[in-house]
Parts: sequence; C-alpha cells; structure tokens
Amino acid sequence: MSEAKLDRRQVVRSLLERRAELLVVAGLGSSAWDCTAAGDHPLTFPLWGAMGSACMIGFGLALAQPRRRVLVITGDGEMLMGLGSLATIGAQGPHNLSIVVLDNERYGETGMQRTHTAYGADLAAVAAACGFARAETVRSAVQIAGVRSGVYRGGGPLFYQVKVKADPAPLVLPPRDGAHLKHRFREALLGAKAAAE
Ligand SMILES: Cc1ncc(C[n+]2csc(CCOP(=O)(O)OP(=O)(O)O)c2C)c(N)n1
Repeated sequence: MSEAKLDRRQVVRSLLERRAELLVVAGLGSSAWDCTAAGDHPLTFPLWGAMGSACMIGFGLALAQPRRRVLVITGDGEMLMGLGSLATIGAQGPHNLSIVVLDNERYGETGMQRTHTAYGADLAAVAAACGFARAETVRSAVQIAGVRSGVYRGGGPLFYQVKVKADPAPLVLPPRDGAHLKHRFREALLGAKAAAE
C-alpha cells in the first residue's frame, strides 16, 4: 500500500555489522540470502524451509539463552504464515527477542505474488495488539539506527516491520546442509565440548 523505500541488503548489513554475540535466525528465502550476503556466520541459523516457524525457533532460542540477544529476520510471507507465534511471544514476553520483518509485500521466492501486507495487513499493529514491548513500522533509513539499538539493547519482545523495495537481489546462499548448520551453530554458541554432549 505504502511506497517501500529501503534496500533490504543495506538494512540487514546495518543490523548485522559489529554483531558481537547476537544470535540470528533467518527465515527461508530472501531473508536468509540477505543475512548470508552480510557475511556467513556460525551464529546465524538460516532456514531452508519451515515456512512460518522462524519466530518460534527464535523464541525457543531466546528462552534457552536468556543472557543472549536473539534476532529473527524474516519475510512478510513467512511471518504471515506463522502469525499465531506473535500471540505466544506477546504472552510470554521474552526480554531478549527482536523480530525484524523485511516487508516487500511480496512472496519473493515463488514469483513475487502480492502478500496480505500489500492489501493493508499491518503486522506491527498485530504485534502491538499481542503485547510486544515495542512494535514499529520502519520506512526510512534514519529509523534503522533505532532498530539497531533496539535489537542490541532494547529489551523485548520487539517487532519491526521494515518496508523494503521488492527488487530481487542476487542469490547469496548459505551452506545447505541442515545438520552442518545446526552443529556449527551449537558449537559456536555452547563450545565444542558442550555441543558434543
Ligand atoms: C509451507 C510452505 N509453503 C510455501 C513454500 C514456498 N515458499 C518458499 S519461500 C516463499 C515466499 C516467502 O515470502 P516472504 O517470506 O515474503 O519472503 P521474500 O518475499 O522476502 O522472499 C514461499 C511461498 C514453502 N517453502 N513452504
């Protein structure tokens, strides 16, 4: 509905530079490619499927790792498929979880069909109504510094619906082997010894 102005690759790069101990779950498709384009990282868990589950995976991680900040970066189509997760996260109120939805108003991976957000579905309003500590729609580059400070220091749960251009970006694929991605993430998070137990 609104004119999307932001470049998704730049948004993700800004959020993930100097990422320190941040744990990242990337929704399938373009969001995962965006995270990889910003630099493949063992503490990023990119999904190759599980559409609709990114937020719940991030939520579980936030509960398991209460001292670490957790960021879910996903698409509007993926978020719409798992909308109920916002109610659960709002009810549980994890203080270390942020969700950034890169809202291009399209199902990019399957041919750029328009999603519900193109017809006015307001995901930030849904998150706010579910009890998130903060829920914002982000339309301009000047707001990204605020998103970044929320993600790294802002408590939670936080929700940012970032309106981005629908232009396709070049594919930058993460490793594809799910077992490898899981072991690599656990090792980087827990250390080799604990991860093997
Ligand atoms: C259950 C399920 N339904 C459909 C698909 C096919 N699919 C893969 S990615 C995708 C679109 C993702 O759209 P969005 O999350 O908005 O990402 P973006 O537009 O940023 O690529 C679809 C429909 C799937 N992988 N799993």
